[in-house]
Amino acid sequence: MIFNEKLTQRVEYVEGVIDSFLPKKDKCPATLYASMVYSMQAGGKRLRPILMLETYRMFGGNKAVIEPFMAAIEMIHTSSLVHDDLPAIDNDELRRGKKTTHAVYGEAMGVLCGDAILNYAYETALEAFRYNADREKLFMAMKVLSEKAGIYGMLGGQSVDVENEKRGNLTPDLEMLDYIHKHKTAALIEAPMMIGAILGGAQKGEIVCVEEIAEKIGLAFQIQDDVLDVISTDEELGKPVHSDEKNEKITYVNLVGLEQARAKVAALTNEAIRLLETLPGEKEFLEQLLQTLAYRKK
Ligand code: GRG
Repeated sequence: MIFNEKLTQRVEYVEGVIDSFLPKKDKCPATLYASMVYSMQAGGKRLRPILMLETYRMFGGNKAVIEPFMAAIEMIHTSSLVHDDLPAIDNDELRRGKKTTHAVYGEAMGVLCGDAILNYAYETALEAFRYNADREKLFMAMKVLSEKAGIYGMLGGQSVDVENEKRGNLTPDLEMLDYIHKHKTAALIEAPMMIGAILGGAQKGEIVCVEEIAEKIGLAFQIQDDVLDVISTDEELGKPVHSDEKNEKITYVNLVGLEQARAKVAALTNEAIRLLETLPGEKEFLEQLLQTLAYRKK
């Protein structure tokens, strides 16, 4: 089977898992429910659950206990996008080729929908404790999930990124951008891969190695995101390009230029693949996925 077929197969599986964990319609206020389902079913690459699944499989994991965490990580990611698109942050009306949540349901419901999906993500992840699995590993996985999304991870990085906007009182340099990228973006790549490793039975040193690999992938992913914001089109990307320029945001591209930014994406990806090769298990698909991400168009 060629790579694209394997990827489609995984996306379909992930979407089935996400659907199976969506909130109960009869128990949730109708508009909140509709906005949550709209946001979760708007498409997207489903990258984070796929990375979790592949890392889990690489360490020999083959049980359904990974599924609540796969759904939860995509919920946390989606909630961050819903909030990122709000008028108070990026003020974008298009995402994944569709109207953003607040553009459809209004700003107040957009705020609540992001909150609701975030809270529901933890309700979903906790479902994993119903499975017959090692409690200590489940606790570690919950800790990684919550910390990488929170003030020491994505939320912390986003708060510095907000100050980076409009060239406010901070003077962005590569060190600061690195901090933003490591936290805002890489933390939410580290979480799924580390959870896959933990639940798959990886040793402590292997989990640390996975975290390092994921950080490199996350940095490369964000730099490529900034590159695409400059060179792509609204149609191809499914969201407005030149968003960083609109928000007067300093990015890797305008600090080092397009060519150096692209070279950095390639270098980080190669470093991640070299490290991945030191780990045991089947990783052909994961390696191909990392290569594809480095040269992705959306
Ligand atoms: C929810 C705890 C919590 C905090 C929210 C608003 C915010 C704080 C964080 C925003 C983080 C953010 C938008 C980072 C950018 C990461 C990024 C490049 C996202 C795009 O990911 P893709 O390309 O999106 O995987 P798809 O649409 O394919 O899923």
